[in-house]
Amino acid sequence: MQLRSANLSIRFIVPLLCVLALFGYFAMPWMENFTMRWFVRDVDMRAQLVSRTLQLPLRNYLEDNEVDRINDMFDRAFQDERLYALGFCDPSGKLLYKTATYPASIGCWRTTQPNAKDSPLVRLEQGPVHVYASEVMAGEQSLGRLVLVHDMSFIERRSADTKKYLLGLFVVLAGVVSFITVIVAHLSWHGWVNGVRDMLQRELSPRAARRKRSDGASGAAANPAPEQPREVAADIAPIASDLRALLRDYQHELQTGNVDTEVWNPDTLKALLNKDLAGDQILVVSNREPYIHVATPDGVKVQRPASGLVTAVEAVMRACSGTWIAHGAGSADRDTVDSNDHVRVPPEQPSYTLRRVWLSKEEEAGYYYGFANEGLWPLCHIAHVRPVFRSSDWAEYVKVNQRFADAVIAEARSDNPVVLVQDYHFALLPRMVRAVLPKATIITFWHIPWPNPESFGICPWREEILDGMLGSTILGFHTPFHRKNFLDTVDRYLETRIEDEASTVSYGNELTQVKPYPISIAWPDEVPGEPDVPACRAEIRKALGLPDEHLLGIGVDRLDYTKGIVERFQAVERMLELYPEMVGRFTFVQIAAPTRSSLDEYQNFESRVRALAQRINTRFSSGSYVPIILKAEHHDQKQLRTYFRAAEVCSVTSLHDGMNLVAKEFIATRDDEQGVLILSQFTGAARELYEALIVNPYHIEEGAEALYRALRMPADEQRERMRSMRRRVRDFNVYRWAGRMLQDAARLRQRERVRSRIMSLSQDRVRKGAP
Ligand code: ADQ
Repeated sequence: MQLRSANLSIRFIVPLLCVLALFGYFAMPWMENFTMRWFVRDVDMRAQLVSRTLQLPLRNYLEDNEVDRINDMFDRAFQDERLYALGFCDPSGKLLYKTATYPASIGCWRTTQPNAKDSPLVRLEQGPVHVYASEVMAGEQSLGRLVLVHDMSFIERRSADTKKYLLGLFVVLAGVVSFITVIVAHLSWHGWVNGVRDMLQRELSPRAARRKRSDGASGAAANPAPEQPREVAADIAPIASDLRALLRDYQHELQTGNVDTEVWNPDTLKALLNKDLAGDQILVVSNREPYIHVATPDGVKVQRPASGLVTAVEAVMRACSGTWIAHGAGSADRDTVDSNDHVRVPPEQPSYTLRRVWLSKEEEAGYYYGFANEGLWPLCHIAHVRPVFRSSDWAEYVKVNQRFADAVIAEARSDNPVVLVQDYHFALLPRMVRAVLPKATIITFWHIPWPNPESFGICPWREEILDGMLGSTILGFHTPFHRKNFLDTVDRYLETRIEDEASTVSYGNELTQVKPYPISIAWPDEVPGEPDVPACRAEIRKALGLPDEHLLGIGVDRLDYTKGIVERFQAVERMLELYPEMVGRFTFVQIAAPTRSSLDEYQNFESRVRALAQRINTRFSSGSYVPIILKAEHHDQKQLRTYFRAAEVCSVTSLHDGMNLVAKEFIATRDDEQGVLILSQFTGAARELYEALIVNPYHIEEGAEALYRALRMPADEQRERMRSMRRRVRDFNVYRWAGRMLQDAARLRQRERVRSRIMSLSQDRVRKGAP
């Protein structure tokens, strides 16, 4: 510390002293010159005065030719210590009278004009002298010239003194300035260090404390809100947000156990698959298929469903070209598969195989709509919609899980494929596959939240579900919070051994690794010729019949009660109430893809959403203006991008959401680094996107204020927030999500290979009777 202080002082003082020395070096001669001119002017005036005093008696003495008196007068005048010599010349230039000290070299000194350019200074052997000559007049006639010579050596002495004092002054000044600078520098340095330390403590400790709290708490409501950036000391304000972003990146990495600097993209994922899982078959199982063939009057059309799961897994499948097993739900799906129920996708550039599984209406009703969506979905989301459990649904769920497990087994080319099981539709499938393919690496990813043990406990088949899931080699959740809830649930209802450190559950003879793998999106490539943000703004406003400067909010969701669409509309309404200047200036566009429409709960929800939009519109509309535009239909990716780019604000207000990819999609489209994201604290995304305006969607005023704040947020603040979020979404992309799971799988497979080699070696030894 001492050494650092000394270093710091030297760093400040050395340049300071150099500057002062330089200043002294140039200032000294100038000062000397200045004081000299000053003294010369004084002596000039003095010489004039003396000359005028001597003029009258001298004229009288000259006219009376009184030589003695003249000499006497000169001698008396000479008594003056500054006057070095006096002389008098007649008009012909002959030196008639002079004191003994009169320098011969001066002669009669012809320069008499006061403003003459010639210097009055003459350097003699004995030192510098000042010469002044004036005419002695008798009427119009000149009697001669009186020459006064003043000693100037005192000026040199004074100048030397001044120099000495100045030097002293500079030294003192340098000392004082250095002292003050060092003190100020030290205070600033300490302020800066304390500011950073304080910020680090605040960023790290409360988060740790929060983590502890959240680990101890349960349920969606206990899911703690990420904090907004706090005030920091002014000293570190300019770098505070960068520092925070770095800290959060680091913390996130720590939380997800992934402290690395790897960049993930399709190539790194492919490289991983080729290197660590070379020759291993990858199978994906999900309920929803990535491409739906639909019969229309204009022929078969291909649709891409609105689903976060599909968005994420599709990116992985493109990179690894495996087989995706899913329910063939499209009206033209059967017409587009081959005899093995296979179809190559994506249609525009086939790179992997889609294997379709067919379900009867009863199976779909019981397994998908019934147990999965009326039972598990509300059970896991805790969004105040009661789960419904029926034995008939459960029976279908078991049956369909077995159907899909059979499809996996049929598609497997070896006894140890890598199987990626997606979501809550297939909780039983891992155990079913494991029963036939014990060496398979089964990675199950749970895309929705996992509730606390008490909430999960109301499921009549809770043990069966947990047992089914623990057939997985790796079990993934979006957040450490959901992972913790799962471990607590297992602990509560099954006989297991949980190793929290290693994040493993030991159940029977099997080990399941349970880890958080936050999902993300594929960072979009630049699309050549894609309209820029101003063009998107203009296009959407024109399409909606709105003026150019009209403010726009956007929401994109499936029409699901967990997405908080009602609360979002209520926040819009409240904002218009609180800030009437926004009426007529702001419109919220809600794009909502209908989903699970055959369920009562979803039909009721859609009716509520429509009725609420209608009521708010009736209340605030005037002329052609409406505050809410509800587009309850599926939109393609390009249309969504255009809307995201056209909007001032994107609102994601889920009541509970595993991750929420819409938030990340919005961020990815905003290459102009503008636009504000309002994000529910109950989304997994809120654990990563700290720079969004984080809200509690249940609190309508908070939502309204956030909306108003977003609409008025200065461009530089938007840029700061957006830039940081873009960096994170770009780096923490879907390839990383998949890559980290596959990396873990590869590691476990390698370990298993080594273990079986050792086993077979020792069996060999036993067989050969070796000791
Ligand atoms: P979802 O509940 O479907 O996903 P989300 O993550 O927001 O929720 O993904 C929705 C996807 O559908 C996005 O890609 C979005 O663009 C798209 N989409 C939404 N509305 C659309 C529309 N009208 N037209 C076209 N596309 C639309 C589940 C979990 C989430 C988790 C994901 C991924 O509920 O918490 O983030 O899986 O794991």
